[in-house]
Amino acid sequence: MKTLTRLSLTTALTAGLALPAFADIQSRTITISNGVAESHPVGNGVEAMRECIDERTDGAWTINAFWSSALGDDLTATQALRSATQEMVITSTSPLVGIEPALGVFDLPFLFSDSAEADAILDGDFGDFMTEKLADRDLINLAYWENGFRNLTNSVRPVTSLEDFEDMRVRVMQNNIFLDTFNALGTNPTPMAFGEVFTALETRAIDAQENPYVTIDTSQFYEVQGYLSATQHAYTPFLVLFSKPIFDTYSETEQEILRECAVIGRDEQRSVSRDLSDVSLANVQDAGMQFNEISDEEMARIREAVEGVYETHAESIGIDVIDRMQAELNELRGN
Ligand code: KDG
Repeated sequence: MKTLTRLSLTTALTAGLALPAFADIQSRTITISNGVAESHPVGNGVEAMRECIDERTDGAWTINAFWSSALGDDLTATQALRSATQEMVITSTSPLVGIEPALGVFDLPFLFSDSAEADAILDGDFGDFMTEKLADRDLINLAYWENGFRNLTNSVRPVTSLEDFEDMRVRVMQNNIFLDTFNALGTNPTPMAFGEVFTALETRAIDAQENPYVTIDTSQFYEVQGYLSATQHAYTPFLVLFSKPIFDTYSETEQEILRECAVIGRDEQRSVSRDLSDVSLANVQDAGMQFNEISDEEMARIREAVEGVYETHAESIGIDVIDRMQAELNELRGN
């Protein structure tokens, strides 16, 4: 094969013809890591992306995927990208606010009303605006995938009112906005990497955590949590990040393959995430979790209790960032 390729390349060059596209594609091995289990919809997204890459590179690339924080937590893996010691990570935005403070906008409580709104913002001008900021941090964001709307689980009691949060020891992602949100709710929040959460819940070092239904299900939190309350208090995106120092060594053809296949993966991952959400909610109840929704009146009190977080963190996130987000949301909502 190699001899034939060299011969055909020589022939092409001699004839002054443009190099065939595969000439721009080298043999590569890409390491990708994530904090959730492979059974999470991120696994479906990675498989769709891998199939796309396999076809577009004619099998020249190998994708090695690592799950459940095997290569470290989100922040550790992201720093490995910046130092060009790992190619890819699929990570929540929240643990990365120390690298790019503007990402904190996505942690503001009750920012998005539904996933259609989230998609419109992330896949539109605002998403591009944040992707440009990440490039300045040596990170290429290839696409936004879905972590999802977050809900509270705990081992103490059903949370049906603002008062029910009182003194609950809640794990939050390593992020001051989440810390202040859960302080405002009257809880006792602890920042913690995702990989440590199950054990902390199992040993009762903490009472509670918050994540989308598919994460609660695929991370088996139902084994150590008795109550699930539909707080829907924040929507977290996943970033599909590639090391910019490594990305810059790839040909334009190769860079295009990464971008296009990450979008193929995005569409599959979001689709499975949304199809699986109700299935996961049923699964965790079948596994013994007591599920409750929260009345409109109590949700209004909960929203009011946390609204001050916007003002507290406006400066650290960037007033321009929040204004831009608000303007795009207002336009989407026809305000
Ligand atoms: O890599 C993704 C996970 O590590 C994590 O971000 C999932 O939402 C999550 C959390 O609570 O940390």
